[in-house]
Amino acid sequence: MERTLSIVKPDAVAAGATGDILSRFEKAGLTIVALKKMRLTEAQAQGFYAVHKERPFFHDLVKFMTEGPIVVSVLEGEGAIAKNRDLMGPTDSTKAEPGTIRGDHGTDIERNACHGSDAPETARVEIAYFFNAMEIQAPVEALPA
Ligand code: 3AN
Repeated sequence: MERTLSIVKPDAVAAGATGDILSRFEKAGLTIVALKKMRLTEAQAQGFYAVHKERPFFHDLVKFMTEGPIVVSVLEGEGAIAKNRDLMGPTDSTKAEPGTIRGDHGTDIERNACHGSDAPETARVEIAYFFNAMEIQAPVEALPA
Protein backbone atom coordinates (compact mmCIF):
# COMPACT_ATOMS: atom_id res chain seq x y z
CA MET A 1 0.00 0.00 0.00
CA GLU A 2 1.23 3.44 -0.92
CA ARG A 3 0.02 6.98 -0.30
CA THR A 4 0.39 10.10 -2.46
CA LEU A 5 -0.62 13.73 -2.18
CA SER A 6 -2.99 15.12 -4.77
CA ILE A 7 -3.87 18.77 -5.32
CA VAL A 8 -6.72 19.93 -7.53
CA LYS A 9 -5.23 23.30 -8.51
CA PRO A 10 -7.08 26.67 -8.59
CA ASP A 11 -7.81 26.48 -12.34
CA ALA A 12 -9.61 23.14 -12.06
CA VAL A 13 -11.44 24.07 -8.84
CA ALA A 14 -12.67 27.31 -10.46
CA ALA A 15 -13.82 25.37 -13.53
CA GLY A 16 -15.94 23.05 -11.39
CA ALA A 17 -13.80 20.02 -12.23
CA THR A 18 -13.13 18.90 -8.63
CA GLY A 19 -15.78 16.17 -8.67
CA ASP A 20 -14.67 14.81 -12.02
CA ILE A 21 -11.03 14.65 -10.90
CA LEU A 22 -11.77 13.00 -7.54
CA SER A 23 -14.04 10.46 -9.22
CA ARG A 24 -11.21 9.48 -11.58
CA PHE A 25 -9.09 8.57 -8.55
CA GLU A 26 -11.84 6.39 -7.11
CA LYS A 27 -12.62 4.73 -10.45
CA ALA A 28 -8.91 3.86 -10.74
CA GLY A 29 -9.13 2.03 -7.40
CA LEU A 30 -7.51 4.70 -5.22
CA THR A 31 -9.06 5.46 -1.83
CA ILE A 32 -9.36 9.09 -0.65
CA VAL A 33 -8.13 8.79 2.95
CA ALA A 34 -7.97 12.56 3.65
CA LEU A 35 -9.53 15.56 1.91
CA LYS A 36 -9.80 19.32 2.35
CA LYS A 37 -10.52 22.51 0.45
CA MET A 38 -8.39 25.53 1.32
CA ARG A 39 -6.79 28.62 -0.11
CA LEU A 40 -3.00 28.75 0.19
CA THR A 41 -1.30 31.87 1.50
CA GLU A 42 1.73 33.10 -0.43
CA ALA A 43 4.06 31.74 2.28
CA GLN A 44 2.36 28.33 2.22
CA ALA A 45 2.65 28.08 -1.57
CA GLN A 46 6.30 29.18 -1.45
CA GLY A 47 6.98 26.53 1.19
CA PHE A 48 5.29 23.78 -0.81
CA TYR A 49 7.28 24.63 -3.94
CA ALA A 50 10.54 25.50 -2.12
CA VAL A 51 12.52 23.06 -4.32
CA HIS A 52 11.67 25.29 -7.29
CA LYS A 53 12.55 28.61 -5.64
CA GLU A 54 15.48 29.34 -7.96
CA ARG A 55 13.51 28.53 -11.12
CA PRO A 56 12.33 31.36 -13.41
CA PHE A 57 8.71 30.24 -13.14
CA PHE A 58 8.62 30.23 -9.32
CA HIS A 59 6.95 33.62 -8.85
CA ASP A 60 4.21 32.89 -11.40
CA LEU A 61 3.66 29.41 -9.98
CA VAL A 62 3.11 30.82 -6.48
CA LYS A 63 0.78 33.48 -7.88
CA PHE A 64 -1.25 30.83 -9.69
CA MET A 65 -1.43 28.48 -6.72
CA THR A 66 -2.78 31.29 -4.48
CA GLU A 67 -5.33 32.75 -6.93
CA GLY A 68 -8.19 30.65 -5.57
CA PRO A 69 -9.03 27.61 -3.49
CA ILE A 70 -7.44 24.20 -4.02
CA VAL A 71 -8.67 20.73 -3.02
CA VAL A 72 -5.98 18.63 -1.37
CA SER A 73 -6.27 14.91 -0.78
CA VAL A 74 -4.30 11.87 0.27
CA LEU A 75 -4.81 8.93 -2.08
CA GLU A 76 -4.07 5.40 -0.97
CA GLY A 77 -3.68 2.23 -2.97
CA GLU A 78 -1.23 -0.13 -4.60
CA GLY A 79 1.23 1.93 -6.68
CA ALA A 80 -0.73 5.11 -5.80
CA ILE A 81 2.07 7.48 -6.84
CA ALA A 82 2.48 6.09 -10.36
CA LYS A 83 -1.26 5.51 -10.77
CA ASN A 84 -1.99 9.15 -9.95
CA ARG A 85 0.72 10.37 -12.33
CA ASP A 86 -0.70 8.18 -15.11
CA LEU A 87 -4.16 9.65 -14.51
CA MET A 88 -2.74 13.21 -14.56
CA GLY A 89 -0.66 12.94 -17.74
CA PRO A 90 2.54 14.94 -18.37
CA THR A 91 3.26 18.26 -16.59
CA ASP A 92 2.72 20.22 -19.81
CA SER A 93 -1.03 20.05 -20.45
CA THR A 94 -0.51 20.78 -24.16
CA LYS A 95 1.32 17.41 -24.38
CA ALA A 96 -1.27 15.51 -22.34
CA GLU A 97 -3.57 13.05 -24.11
CA PRO A 98 -7.35 13.50 -23.97
CA GLY A 99 -8.61 11.21 -21.25
CA THR A 100 -5.92 12.32 -18.82
CA ILE A 101 -6.76 14.94 -16.18
CA ARG A 102 -4.37 17.49 -17.67
CA GLY A 103 -5.46 16.64 -21.21
CA ASP A 104 -9.08 17.29 -20.27
CA HIS A 105 -8.76 20.11 -17.71
CA GLY A 106 -5.30 21.71 -18.07
CA THR A 107 -4.26 24.65 -20.24
CA ASP A 108 -0.45 24.70 -20.34
CA ILE A 109 2.63 23.77 -18.27
CA GLU A 110 1.67 26.13 -15.45
CA ARG A 111 -2.12 25.92 -15.39
CA ASN A 112 -2.15 22.14 -15.36
CA ALA A 113 -5.16 21.31 -13.17
CA CYS A 114 -3.48 19.02 -10.65
CA HIS A 115 -0.42 18.02 -8.70
CA GLY A 116 0.73 14.56 -7.64
CA SER A 117 3.76 13.53 -5.59
CA ASP A 118 6.59 12.13 -7.71
CA ALA A 119 8.24 9.65 -5.30
CA PRO A 120 7.65 7.97 -1.91
CA GLU A 121 9.89 10.43 -0.03
CA THR A 122 8.25 13.51 -1.57
CA ALA A 123 4.82 11.95 -0.92
CA ARG A 124 5.69 11.59 2.77
CA VAL A 125 6.89 15.20 3.05
CA GLU A 126 3.99 16.62 1.02
CA ILE A 127 1.31 14.69 2.95
CA ALA A 128 2.79 15.94 6.24
CA TYR A 129 2.79 19.50 4.87
CA PHE A 130 -1.01 19.44 4.55
CA PHE A 131 -2.36 16.83 6.97
CA ASN A 132 -1.62 15.71 10.50
CA ALA A 133 -2.06 12.06 11.49
CA MET A 134 -5.55 12.62 12.95
CA GLU A 135 -6.83 14.00 9.64
CA ILE A 136 -5.89 10.85 7.73
CA GLN A 137 -8.26 7.91 7.92
CA ALA A 138 -6.34 4.94 9.25
CA PRO A 139 -7.48 1.33 8.84
CA VAL A 140 -9.19 -0.03 11.98
CA GLU A 141 -6.35 -2.57 12.39
CA ALA A 142 -3.90 0.32 12.80
CA LEU A 143 -5.78 1.80 15.74
CA PRO A 144 -4.54 1.08 19.27
CA ALA A 145 -6.60 -1.59 21.09
P1 3AN B 1 4.89 17.90 -11.68
O1 3AN B 1 3.86 18.68 -10.89
O2 3AN B 1 4.33 17.31 -12.93
O3 3AN B 1 5.64 16.91 -10.84
P2 3AN B 1 7.24 19.64 -11.44
O4 3AN B 1 7.36 19.13 -10.04
O5 3AN B 1 8.40 19.52 -12.34
O6 3AN B 1 5.96 18.97 -12.17
O7 3AN B 1 6.84 21.17 -11.39
C1 3AN B 1 6.03 21.66 -10.37
C2 3AN B 1 5.04 22.63 -10.95
O8 3AN B 1 5.74 23.75 -11.46
C3 3AN B 1 4.28 22.05 -12.14
N1 3AN B 1 3.09 21.35 -11.73
C4 3AN B 1 3.98 23.26 -12.98
O9 3AN B 1 2.76 23.86 -12.53
C5 3AN B 1 5.14 24.19 -12.66
N2 3AN B 1 6.14 24.17 -13.72
C6 3AN B 1 7.07 23.24 -13.96
N3 3AN B 1 7.84 23.58 -15.00
C7 3AN B 1 7.37 24.76 -15.44
C8 3AN B 1 7.72 25.66 -16.49
N4 3AN B 1 8.74 25.39 -17.32
N5 3AN B 1 7.00 26.79 -16.63
C9 3AN B 1 5.97 27.07 -15.80
N6 3AN B 1 5.60 26.28 -14.79
C10 3AN B 1 6.28 25.14 -14.61
